[in-house]
Amino acid sequence: MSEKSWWKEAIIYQIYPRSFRDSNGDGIGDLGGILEKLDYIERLGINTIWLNPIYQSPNDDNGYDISDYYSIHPEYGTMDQFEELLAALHGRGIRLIMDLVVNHSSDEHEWFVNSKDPREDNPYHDYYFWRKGKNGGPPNNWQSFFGGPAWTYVVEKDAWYLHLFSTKQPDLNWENPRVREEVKDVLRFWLDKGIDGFRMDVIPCISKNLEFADADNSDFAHVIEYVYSNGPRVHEFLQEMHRDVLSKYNIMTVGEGPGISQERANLYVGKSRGELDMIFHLEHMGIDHGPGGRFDPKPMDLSAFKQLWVEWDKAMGDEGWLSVFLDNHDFPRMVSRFGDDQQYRVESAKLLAMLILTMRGTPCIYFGSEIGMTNVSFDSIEDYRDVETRNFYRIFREKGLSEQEFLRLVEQQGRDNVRTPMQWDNSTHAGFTTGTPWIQVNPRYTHINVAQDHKASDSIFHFYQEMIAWRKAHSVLVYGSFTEVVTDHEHLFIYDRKSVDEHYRIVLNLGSEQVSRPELSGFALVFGTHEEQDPDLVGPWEGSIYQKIEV
Ligand code: ISL
Ligand code: CA
Repeated sequence: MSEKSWWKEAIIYQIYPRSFRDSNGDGIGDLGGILEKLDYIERLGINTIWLNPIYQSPNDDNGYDISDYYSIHPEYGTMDQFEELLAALHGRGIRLIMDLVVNHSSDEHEWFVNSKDPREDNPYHDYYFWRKGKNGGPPNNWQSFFGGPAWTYVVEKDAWYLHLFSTKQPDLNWENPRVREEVKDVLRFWLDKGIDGFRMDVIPCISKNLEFADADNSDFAHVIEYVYSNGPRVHEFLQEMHRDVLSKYNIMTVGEGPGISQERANLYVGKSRGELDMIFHLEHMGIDHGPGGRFDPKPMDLSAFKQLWVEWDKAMGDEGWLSVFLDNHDFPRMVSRFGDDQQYRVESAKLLAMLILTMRGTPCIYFGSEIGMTNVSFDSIEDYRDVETRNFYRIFREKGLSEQEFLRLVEQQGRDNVRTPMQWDNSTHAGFTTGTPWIQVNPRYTHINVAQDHKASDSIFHFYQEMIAWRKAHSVLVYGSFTEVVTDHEHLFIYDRKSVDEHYRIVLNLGSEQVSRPELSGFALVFGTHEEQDPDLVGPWEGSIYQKIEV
């Protein structure tokens, strides 16, 4: 059994501030909006919030391009309001985790503005990666995560700068000790305000392979793991941050882990490593991506999906810890992707909640999942806001794809699926704003909304509430072992959570067909997604928790 920590017991609720609740009618969610909804959040039972970036930013990538790490974007509110929010959360026993985006900054950050200065002795030159081009083109063939070359040319300097994401997100050069000191100052600034930790954006990418050799671009996941992530000094850098700053506070860190494989995971989160507390691995997020990545879909393989949970649990063992999730602000809505967002929306949303809340690892719930919000499909590319979607649109159009063909890909995989406003009620704009929302509300808001879910006793919201309370009351779900119970039925996923004195068996039907109920003698049903159970059959998307009883 692993040692106790508050962050292992955390139940994280991720808020995308831009889309949660707008308090002043400008169409953009804000801190005031979160403050208005604290009762709602508390009622759900969560005890930790992760906020996507709220810092000063030109918003090319909705805040993942920061131009001032020390101030709150006026769209979201003021520093006083931030402090008010933090105090209010703490008053309710809820912790706050901030997003830390230090692989890159905005190109409008003063560091980068200074860095562009061509003078030889420019002290900011080495804050970023500047290289000479090759044969009239970029220094190598690296491709940005958002499509197109990962290098942009700057005339004044006659040099190219590296950006693994958009052209407005130049990569910071962690080789430069001054950059690392800047990052430590940022960490201290927020930790001294009393926040409870950081979610670290693309953290395995901070150390670069300085040869900048060409990559084999035939498989993007491979490029991420071997070229863009896990660079030679990544562990040294993380240990330095931990030693000099993080270890001095009672906080938690969770790294976003593109390119972190099962074999590498404990190098980042192993107990004795002095790096991070936990990671989000992204392997299951790529499960329906072909070699081209996000807009190169392939069918979901359910057996592979189940296997990933089992393998990852084994890979972590007693050494490291995961945060588990099925969606976030970068991937489609979980009920649309892993469940059935039509006939069995309610059932499958509950089942997926049961999966993440009975797994070993700290569950992270993306706002809106607790009412079963779904993917969206807009009529025109103009309705999409995401920089990634818009960039790939340009690239796919050049390759000859029509707008309609591209829209079909976006409605499956695009990031705006999860960025539409929170659906609070069935009034105009779903009660998100009195103005015009920055991105359209999902038209399904008329029947998928919080008010509706509060009314119905068997709603998804109420199931989340009960399931969260159940997890909090049963520490075996946090600290107990995880063992798969092998079944030959493709759609059943069965596992045990066990400690010295408690033993539960979770039976999940990941499909819309009913299947025979497995042999469960010696077990009694204690909790389930369905009110009625057939003794012989497990219904579509039915999930149950059984307790081992003494015989
Ligand atoms: O690995 C991926 C796809 O297989 C990517 O989704 C990758 O994890 C992701 O693009 C990194 O995301 C993070 O950094 C980006 C930002 O746009 C995302 O919103 C953020 O979560 C750049 O900061
Ligand atoms: Ca607002």
